[in-house]
Amino acid sequence: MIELAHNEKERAAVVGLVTRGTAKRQAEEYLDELTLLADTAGAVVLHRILQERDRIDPAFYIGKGKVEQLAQLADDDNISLIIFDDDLSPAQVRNLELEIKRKIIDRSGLILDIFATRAKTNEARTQVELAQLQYLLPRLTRQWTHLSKQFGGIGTKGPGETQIETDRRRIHERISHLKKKLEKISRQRETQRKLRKELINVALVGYTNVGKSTLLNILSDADVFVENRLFATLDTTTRTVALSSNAAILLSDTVGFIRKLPHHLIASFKSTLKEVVDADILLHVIDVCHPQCEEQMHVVTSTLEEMGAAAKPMLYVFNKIDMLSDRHILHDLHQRYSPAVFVSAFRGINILGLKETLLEMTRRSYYTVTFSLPQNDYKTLSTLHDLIEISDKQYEDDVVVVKARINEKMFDHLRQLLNSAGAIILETQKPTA
Ligand SMILES: Nc1nc2c(ncn2[C@@H]2O[C@H](COP(=O)(O)OP(=O)(O)OP(=O)(O)O)[C@@H](O)[C@H]2O)c(=O)[nH]1
Ligand SMILES: [Mg+2]
Repeated sequence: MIELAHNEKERAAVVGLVTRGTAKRQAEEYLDELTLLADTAGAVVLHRILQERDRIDPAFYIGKGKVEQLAQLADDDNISLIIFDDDLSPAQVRNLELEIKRKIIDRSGLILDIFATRAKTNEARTQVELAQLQYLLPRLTRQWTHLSKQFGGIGTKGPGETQIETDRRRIHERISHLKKKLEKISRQRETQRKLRKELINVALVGYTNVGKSTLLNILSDADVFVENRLFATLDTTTRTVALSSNAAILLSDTVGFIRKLPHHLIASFKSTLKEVVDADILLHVIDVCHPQCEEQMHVVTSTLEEMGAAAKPMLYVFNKIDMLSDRHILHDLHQRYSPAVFVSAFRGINILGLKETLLEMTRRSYYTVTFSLPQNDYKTLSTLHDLIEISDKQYEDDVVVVKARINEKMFDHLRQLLNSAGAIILETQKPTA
């Protein structure tokens, strides 16, 4: 039965190491995640191997005895792919391939492969190809090329046979071509971004599969692809979200993070991730039901640090509360993380609370402006109603004195509007935070 179901998939084994200083439980959880990644890439994991060792073996990563055991398992169970949880050196890959005579890939290689399969747009494809070539370059040996041709499938997609066969110089040329192409795409993005600089930009960040896209969809009626798999989203989608009748933000959803996200990927996804770097506020979405939810939060924080975006105002959005059986966890998280909201994007629980908290955060960057305007200028008054939050209105003779709040990005726009309407600005208070 199992044999039949697994027929189509590549048969794989995953391998992890417990060295001194790592807890075994943690290493087990890493292997769980690696198994999920393998599944996402289209492989079926038949064996999980966890070796306890004082230190990494420089030649084989794991001990020689385990290597022999792996070769035997691969023969017995017709396994074609061995996936290691840590990054392997090019020499380790070569040695392992010679001994086991199967395709060997590491976590980064697997993640890159998933990205390659999932990339749909021109930009995402270009970014993934760049990251793959940079990953491939130091690993480009005759042995690798030979085996990748022999096996195909996971870990060998992407740059394509032609590039692999050509020499390093060609790859360098291709890398610089891709970089130029990405610069061009990023300039186009910049122009689009300038057009919407007057609204507050909020970016969804978080570990992969926590519900970022589901949240964007419910907040904005968008139709972003949602799936219970890793890395469903590789592209950025931005939508307007109304927080109240006269306060809107731009909300962007983008690629999720994961433990040991290859550096090349972060670097080449720079333009996609620029929404995060340029955001005024970050919504850090967390899957509160995940057993490693706090470790995932740390991964997100350190990835943000790497991108230079860790100091931004952040709202913790603990998602999937509909699945939570132990409510005490919420109380504990509430004590430790602030500001925080607890929601279910899927069931639509507390979305209003999220909007209110976010509105409160955006108001910290608001100007308070008092101005007077001719009472009969209905047109300007109606435009203003859509643009600003009016907190007070007093009628005096033939003018109306308005006190209003406006986000700092729209302040110049308001000033121009008031000038051309012949209004008089009586007082301006700058944002407090
Ligand atoms: N039970 C429950 N499931 C949710 C909730 N929000 C999202 N999900 C599910 O979680 C899975 C992942 O959701 P996505 O919105 O694709 O997650 P993401 O963070 O965008 O994931 P990537 O784009 O892959 O990084 C889907 O199966 C969703 O239906 C929630 O509040 N409760
Ligand atoms: Mg998504």
